[in-house]
Amino acid sequence: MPPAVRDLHTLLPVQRVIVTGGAGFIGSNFVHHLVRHTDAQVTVLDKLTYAASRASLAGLPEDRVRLVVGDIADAALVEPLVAEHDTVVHYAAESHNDNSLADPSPFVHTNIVGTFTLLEAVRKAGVRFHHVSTDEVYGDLELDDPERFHEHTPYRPSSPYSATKAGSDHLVRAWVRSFGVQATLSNCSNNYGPWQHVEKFIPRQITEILEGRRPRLYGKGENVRDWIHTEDHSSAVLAIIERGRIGETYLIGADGEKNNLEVVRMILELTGRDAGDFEHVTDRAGHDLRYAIDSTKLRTELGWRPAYADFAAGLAQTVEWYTQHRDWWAPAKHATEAAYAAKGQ
Ligand code: NAD
Ligand code: TDX
Repeated sequence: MPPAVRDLHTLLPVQRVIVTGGAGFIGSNFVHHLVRHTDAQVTVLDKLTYAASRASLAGLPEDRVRLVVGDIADAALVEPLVAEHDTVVHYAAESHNDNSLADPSPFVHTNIVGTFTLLEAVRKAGVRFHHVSTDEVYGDLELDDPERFHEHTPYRPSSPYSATKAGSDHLVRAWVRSFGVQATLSNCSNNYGPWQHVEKFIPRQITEILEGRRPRLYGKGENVRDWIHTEDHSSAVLAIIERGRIGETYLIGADGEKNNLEVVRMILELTGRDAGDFEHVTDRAGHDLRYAIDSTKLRTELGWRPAYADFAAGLAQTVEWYTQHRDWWAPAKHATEAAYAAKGQ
């Protein structure tokens, strides 16, 4: 029998946790989740790139959460910091495919050299490590393929982003096998929810509508993504940290397959617009067709279940969040759209 999913405060076996990338979208949601569901002391290690926001950490208790501003590839900073902690949960990354096509260099630096630097630090200090990765390392599926990605799907990354994430996954497994590093890995599907940067698909479309413009669909809009609420990603990562087996990989997904056209139509309906009120724009180079996750291992071994099984309800809540939090997203909106406009997107 798998252990029951716990919704009361859980006691992490370890109490001092570094969350890299904790000022970004998924990392900040995870920090809020950790504070709500554990007694851990949290150190956010974040370079505060364009993708970060201090405001995403606002309201957290100062005696539980502190922010260290710095680069995960800076060994002189990272090694002593890691040695003061019990666990590192590694979210920091350059995360946007479109940016990796424009300039892959920061992706190699952060996703590969940064992960290497953290692995060396946890190896020296004997600290537990959880590596957060993506389903994009497996490439893409045909629309009618009955298979979904699982823990043994061969790696076949398409973009500079996914290639660097694949490289980082391989480094983690090598450090487990060669040096006995106490690490677990997870590969999750597309996240949505509060505090996601307006460069990403769902927040871009919602905020375009809120700005009085039209959503922008790459190509025909037939590409399928497997959506999961970021809160469900957080509960899965916490379950793996607490109960996952060292050296193992767990795929995280919530059976949320939708094509991009369907999602745009749902957002248009939620915002009271006509179903056809969007534009087709230049497609992404090398655009992956479909991602789909089989999360059987996570569910059977660790007893994890998503709380946001209803994508329509989670999307409605997300539309409401962006409607109420213009102050949070407005500062990044203009520059993001200017960069897209320069590429015809
Ligand atoms: P994000 O771009 O919103 O946030 C990334 C954070 O990392 C930012 O706060 C940024 O300042 C920080 N960062 C970047 N480079 C750094 C460096 N060199 N040193 C320290 N901090 C640095 O990304 P996200 O969407 O929240 O993704 C977080 C993680 O989850 C990534 O590892 C990503 O690959 C993975 N992931 C994302 C998704 C998704 O749908 N967004 C899905 C699966 C996995
Ligand atoms: O304006 C847009 N129009 C559009 O049609 C944008 C920004 C995107 N798209 C399409 C491209 C994708 O098919 O929407 C889909 C989702 O795009 P993104 O939000 O850029 O996500 P994706 O490229 O699928 O990658 C995301 O999920 C996996 C995250 O950004 C990655 O960090 C994660 O690893």
